[in-house]
Amino acid sequence: MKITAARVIVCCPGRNFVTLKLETDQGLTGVGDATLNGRELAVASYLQDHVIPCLIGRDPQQIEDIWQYLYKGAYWRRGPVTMSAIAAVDTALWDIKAKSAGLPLYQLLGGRSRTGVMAYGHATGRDIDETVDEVLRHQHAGYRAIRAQSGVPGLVKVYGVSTTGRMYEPADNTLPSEHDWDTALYLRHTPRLFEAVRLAVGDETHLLHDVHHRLTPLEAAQLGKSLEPYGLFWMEDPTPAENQEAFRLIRQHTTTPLAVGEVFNSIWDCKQLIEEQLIDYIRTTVTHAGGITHLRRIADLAALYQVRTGSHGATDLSPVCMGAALHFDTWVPNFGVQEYMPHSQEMLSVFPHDWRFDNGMLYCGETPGHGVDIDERLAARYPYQRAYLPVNRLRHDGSLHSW
Ligand code: KDG
Ligand code: MG
Repeated sequence: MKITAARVIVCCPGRNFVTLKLETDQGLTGVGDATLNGRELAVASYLQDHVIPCLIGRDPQQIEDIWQYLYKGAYWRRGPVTMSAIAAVDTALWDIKAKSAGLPLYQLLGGRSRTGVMAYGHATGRDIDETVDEVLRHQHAGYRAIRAQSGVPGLVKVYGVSTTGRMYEPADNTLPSEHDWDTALYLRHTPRLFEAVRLAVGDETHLLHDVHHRLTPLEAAQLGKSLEPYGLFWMEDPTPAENQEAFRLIRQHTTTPLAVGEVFNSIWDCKQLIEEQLIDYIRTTVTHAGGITHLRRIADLAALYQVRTGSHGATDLSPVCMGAALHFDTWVPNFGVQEYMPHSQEMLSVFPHDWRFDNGMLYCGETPGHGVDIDERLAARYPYQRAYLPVNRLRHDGSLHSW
């Protein structure tokens, strides 16, 4: 078999997506997601200008060799742009291999390990009461795991909270919008939020919270400790995790489980966190961490240390990523949970798919491949629109802070 053509499709059906489609001489096609929120065109160019010329004529069955060729062959290793581009190729190749075998992708990975994939949904509100209502709405919709984020009194705009009444989409402007931040206000507010949420939902529902990289290790330790009475499933991204050692300090002070990894793109970013058992969940995705081939290496390393998966699944990961992720989740032995932030109907219509959500669980389909395609004609009706993620500034003096 040979790769005969490859196309990068950039579209914006409500938000930007970058998709790679591979064609072969046997009529089989494969699709991969390459969306890097706020930096989409960098990956599109990397694929178009540098990767595609090297793919034409190659045997798409040699997934491992092509992965190594693109990774080692670039000389410049890792990084979100490179790894998202490699991921798109890798996902499309697994799609082709599974189609040529006539099997759903999870069968090639080793088969089914579970009947379905536990999803966590996002409950967000402008204040504690609104967030509690949203948590209860998710509970009634069947979610067994719910992430709770709320506005913080005194702060105008914070991560995770919609100010428009529509679904929260972080890349909300043609130039980065500005949020404000005050750690002391946040640290006082968050335990109050979870006290109210836990009281309302009872003991059974898993509760999650995303700190979004905004604390120092000591502040994160304080927050983790103050949330212990509410039995969180995880506290996510408590600090910027470039400094993996920092998690030792957090770990020494709290038993609140820790989840990290949505911004990681390789096994090297989480090696120490996993080997020293400094985290409980690894949140790397198919799209940003080098595809199925590399994500499997991360999950296998994590399994040695009882670290479970909790893949990133915000709307900036396309329905193609979700399809591939669900096949991965259906197989991976050390599965934890899958993030699920539903795409709009407009977004879903561009990506015909066979995965589905039902009563708090996600299910991959049984069609050969990963079960997601792109409707290129429809995609062409939604041209790219520049959109940036926000920045965060300290309320008292405007210093730039992690968003
Ligand atoms: O593009 C950035 C988003 O994917 C990120 O802010 C979402 O933190 C996020 C999450 O946990 O879903
Ligand atoms: Mg997050």
